[in-house]
Amino acid sequence: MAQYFPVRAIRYEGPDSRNPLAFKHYDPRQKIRGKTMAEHFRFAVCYWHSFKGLGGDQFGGGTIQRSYNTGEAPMKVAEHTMRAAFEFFTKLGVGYWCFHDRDIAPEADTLAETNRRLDAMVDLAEKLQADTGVKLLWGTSNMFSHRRFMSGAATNPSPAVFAYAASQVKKAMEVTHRLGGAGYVFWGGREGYETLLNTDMGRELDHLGRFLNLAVDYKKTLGFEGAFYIEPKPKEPTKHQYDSDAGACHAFLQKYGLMKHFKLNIEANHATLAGHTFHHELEYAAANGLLGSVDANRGDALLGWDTDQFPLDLYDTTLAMYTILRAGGFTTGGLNFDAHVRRQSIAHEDLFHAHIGAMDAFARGLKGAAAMLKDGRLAAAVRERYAGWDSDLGAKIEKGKARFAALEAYTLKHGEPELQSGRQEFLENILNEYI
Ligand code: XUL
Ligand code: CO
Repeated sequence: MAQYFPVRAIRYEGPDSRNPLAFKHYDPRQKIRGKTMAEHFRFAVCYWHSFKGLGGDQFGGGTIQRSYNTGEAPMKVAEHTMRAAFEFFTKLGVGYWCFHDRDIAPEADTLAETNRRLDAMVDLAEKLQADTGVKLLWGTSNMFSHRRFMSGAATNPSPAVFAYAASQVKKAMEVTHRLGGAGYVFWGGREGYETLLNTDMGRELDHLGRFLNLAVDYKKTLGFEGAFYIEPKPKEPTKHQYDSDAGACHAFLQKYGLMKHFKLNIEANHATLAGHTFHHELEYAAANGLLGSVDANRGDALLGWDTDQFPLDLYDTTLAMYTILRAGGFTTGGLNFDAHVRRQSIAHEDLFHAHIGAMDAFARGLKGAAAMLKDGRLAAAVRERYAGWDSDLGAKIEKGKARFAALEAYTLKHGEPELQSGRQEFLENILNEYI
């Protein structure tokens, strides 16, 4: 069998190891709060960045030369790429992968031929999944690269493009189902606008609502029981994307009657592009029963775009895991590394270093978050801060048993409310004990 990544399988060697191709903190079998680390994270490698991305940017083409890009016919290269990907998943020791339809099979001249190509690659994926035990975390459809989608897919001014997009999602859902996918993601790459001067926003939103309801309908026909996720992102490639953040998705899902059918796939770099923190978006999703899955990466504070770097910031991973643990952990979702190595990272080891570092950063985040929960000081401080709501007055308000007149009577009787410190520095110091 061909070897595309001449590297030994990555093992856990502990914090004292100096081996760059070993885990220092991620021990898949270590139990934390009753679950192994592997069960907590459900790590997935993404196909598009890790195997199709070759370091190209706006100013120049690819820099990364991989042995599976043999220069043979496109379907032959697609086969090498998939075999290389499964070799990588297995050597890294992740349980899951994620893909877009067009990542794994090149588009042909007609939809029928494109679908035939996709089927052929899915045959191979099915076999490789069975051989390796690697599972599909989620599938999705690329409806943002081809020129037909330049003005959007479901929000396109043309119903014929809407129909094309529906045909593509139908097929992508079928292959995701066939591969036993635990979920299906909708990221609206170009579901937004470049200028409002040519855009009927209300109509476009209705079309997106219709599209997702049609997907829910087909999910039932297909018998697909995986989760549906929307992945918020505010902009890029469009100037404004409708599913701009968790809050906008929440409003959209409510308006179009989709709350029962969708959760969110929160991406760290999308959160920061939206002017939020990764932690904020997770917390908002968790507070509204929408926390589904995570695209783990990070941006760069000095670059205002989606740099999709591997997540290494321990504050980010610790706070993310603190929210995820409090929300009960992943069920269908997991942590997908929607991230790519830098343009100059042209060695095949770089792809391993990137994933190892990120998995170790999340392992440290998990250990820190579990310790913070066990310690309980942060939770106690929050409880104390809201203790007034458990008192007579607070409980009455929460139960809807106090109206404005009663609240006015209370205030006239008791006068100026007693204030308490927000204790931010005290709490930040506690957090620092766990970093
Ligand atoms: C783009 C992005 C996508 C989605 C899947 O910013 O994050 O790769 O995760 O379409
Ligand atoms: Co993503």
